[in-house]
Amino acid sequence: MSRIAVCPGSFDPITYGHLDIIERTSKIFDTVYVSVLKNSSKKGLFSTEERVAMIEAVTAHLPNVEVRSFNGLLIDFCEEVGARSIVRGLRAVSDFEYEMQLTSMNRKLNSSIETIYMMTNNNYSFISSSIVKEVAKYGGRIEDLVPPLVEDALKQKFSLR
Ligand code: COD
Repeated sequence: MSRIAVCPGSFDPITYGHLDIIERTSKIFDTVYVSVLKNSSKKGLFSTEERVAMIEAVTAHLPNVEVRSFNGLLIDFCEEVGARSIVRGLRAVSDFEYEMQLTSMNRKLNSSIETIYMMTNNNYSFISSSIVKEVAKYGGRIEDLVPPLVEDALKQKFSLR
């Protein structure tokens, strides 16, 4: 049986922290769907299409990774693509409460889908999309935080070039 996982998120924008989780997941599963939430109540900096395009570009070296956007419930997306596993990254203890809620609710909605957590790579444990946007906005160096293509896109958004 083919092992299919979903790595869901906002990815506004994708960082090296996200990419590390996606790369590690791609080594364990046959197919990985990186799923980008559309129509989030949070207004993002990048459009869904821009986020998807950036993720596609930076995961192009991973043949078993596909990028999709989704609306509605995550577990419905998992059913649609035949995934039985959701893979999420964990950074600090502060992530735990939210992740616990997310996992418990998803399990209540569909108990046949498991959520698996991967500890962050120590080099990326402090990175979040929000911090990257804040540093980029004020012209700080972000080259160690995001791939070059994302760095360029952020500079363009904040008209720093
Ligand atoms: N190191 C390791 N992992 C990281 C790092 C890092 N530096 N940075 C981020 N990550 C991980 C996150 O822990 C997460 O696992 C993943 O990368 C994506 O992160 P984000 O911040 O882009 O994604 P979120 O948390 O905004 O995603 C939320 C969802 C889209 C998954 C959630 O809102 C959702 O499922 N929405 C659909 C509606 C639904 O089904 N709701 C019911 C369940 S409550």
